[in-house]
Amino acid sequence: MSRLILVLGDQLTPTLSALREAEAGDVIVMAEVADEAAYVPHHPKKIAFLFAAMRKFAARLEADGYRVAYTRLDDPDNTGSIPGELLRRAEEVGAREVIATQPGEWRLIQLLDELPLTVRQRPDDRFVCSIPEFERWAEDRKTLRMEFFYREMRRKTGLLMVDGEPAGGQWNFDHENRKPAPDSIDHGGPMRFTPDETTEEVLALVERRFGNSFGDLRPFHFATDRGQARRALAHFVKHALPKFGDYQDAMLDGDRFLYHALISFYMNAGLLDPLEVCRAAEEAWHEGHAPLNAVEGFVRQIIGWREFMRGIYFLHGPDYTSRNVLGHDRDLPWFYWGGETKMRCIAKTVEQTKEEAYAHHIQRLMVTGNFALLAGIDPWQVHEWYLAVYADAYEWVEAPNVIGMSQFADGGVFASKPYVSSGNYIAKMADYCGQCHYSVKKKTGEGACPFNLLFWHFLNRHRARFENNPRMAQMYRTWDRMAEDRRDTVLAEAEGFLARMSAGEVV
Ligand code: FAD
Ligand code: DLZ
Ligand code: SF4
Repeated sequence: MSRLILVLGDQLTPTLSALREAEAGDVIVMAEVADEAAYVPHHPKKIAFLFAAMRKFAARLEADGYRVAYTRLDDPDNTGSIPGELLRRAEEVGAREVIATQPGEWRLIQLLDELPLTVRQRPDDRFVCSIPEFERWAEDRKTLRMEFFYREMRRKTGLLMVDGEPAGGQWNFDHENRKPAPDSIDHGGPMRFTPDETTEEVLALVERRFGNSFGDLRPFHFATDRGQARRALAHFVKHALPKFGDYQDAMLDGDRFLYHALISFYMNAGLLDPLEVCRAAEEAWHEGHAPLNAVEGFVRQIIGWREFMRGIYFLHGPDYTSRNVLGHDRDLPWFYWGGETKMRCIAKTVEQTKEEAYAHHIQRLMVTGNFALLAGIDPWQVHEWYLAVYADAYEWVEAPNVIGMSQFADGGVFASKPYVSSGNYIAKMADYCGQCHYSVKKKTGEGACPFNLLFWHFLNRHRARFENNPRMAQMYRTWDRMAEDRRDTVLAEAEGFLARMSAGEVV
């Protein structure tokens, strides 16, 4: 009896564990379904990227001799969900068994488990660290710190290791990687691809079905197959990697990409393998093309942060996304969905998010993330926003970044302190402030930067939780040294700002 082999939209890898088990007569099931496209209002670019890449991957599987049952979104028989499509195909071909690679979201794992078919979920081994291996690493550790995990992954992969020691004599070159924004960028940005026939067809479909969602569908320049994704990687290594480290934390009003790779979409959908990406960067170092601080910083993001986040997501179970230890309950302001705001840093980050389905790490963390945390926004709403608007967002990587790293809603599972800052940080690392309605130099009064007010408001309202944190003691000392009437003014103005924002005024 034939079996079904499920390949999800972010599992576009020929060596996928489920595909490795396929035998003659088995049917590969791939489906564009309304439930997956709409459980959060995904950015149209994200949907188009996935559907185009899925169609091209399915065609490749067919050319390789697989029997593929592919459902297009507008097929009249489309049941609208992954479980529905599996049941429909099972009936069609008389199958009782499904082989799947475990999805990257608890929601889907549970849906598959509930199917009235025999579903075997195989480990997703497209990562350096398996889930059991991460669990063993985390067991008995009081604190989970990415840095120590990362060193294990360096040893395991041999990346940037020389005779068993870290290249350059140290594990981490971050202290060299915090340069403020340069005046300009000396390369032409990420590689852009002209949509082919398949992609154009998908663009027309997405325009029809999701044209009213937040996010611009066109222009569309994403890579949509492995060959293109590999070219995008090579382009990054050649043009941007050498300066990736120096300007990793910088932001520029006039440049959306700086020296970032823009490959998370491709890795997360399975078009690029994380180790091949790291090896390409390592080779650039061996060849003298990119310095060690850049290559180490880049490799750390992938075999360090990316793997670590996945481990945290699966370690903490399906309830992780509902955590809210700080009790934040304010609604996400409308300006996250493109409404007007006078805060230049937010307006530019949201505008770019709308147009590109992309913002780089420090924009996500220190602009939109920092603001949401300072303003006390409900972390669930923040999580849904990030999951919807970025083309690289799947819960296994998005949730730990948002719930854990950015919103501290998990109480510090792996972050030793919340990522909060006043406007000073943004002023130092970016050039937004010069063109802002607000003044970053003003701490109170008309036109004072809202980040300056909300920073103290946050510290004050969470004093009991954070004042004994050694990494925050200095901030509390500074606050305590302020004259009492000044502290009162800061808090009253912060309250006024939050009230105006929640009332829907343009702030
Ligand atoms: P680069 O800056 O060039 O970095 C190279 C690669 O390192 C990335 O492609 C990515 O695979 C990896 N990486 C870097 N930082 C992280 C990290 N913190 N976690 C995991 N991988 C990392 N990344 C996602 O892939 N999906 C998400 O949904 C996502 N949501 C985020 C939400 C918040 C609030 C924050 C602070 C970060 C989030 N990140 C997410 C991490 C990071 O912002 C993106 O991976 C990065 O911006 C992708 O762009 P890039 O390829 O140009 O990355
Ligand atoms: C994100 C997404 C979207 C928009 N659409 C589909 C789809 O139609 N079919 C599919 O198989 N997968 C889709 N995905 C990805 C899943 O929703 C889910 O996020 C990942 O499979 C989790 O690993
Ligand atoms: Fe953002 Fe404040 Fe700078 Fe304006 S002044 S860009 S709100 S940090």
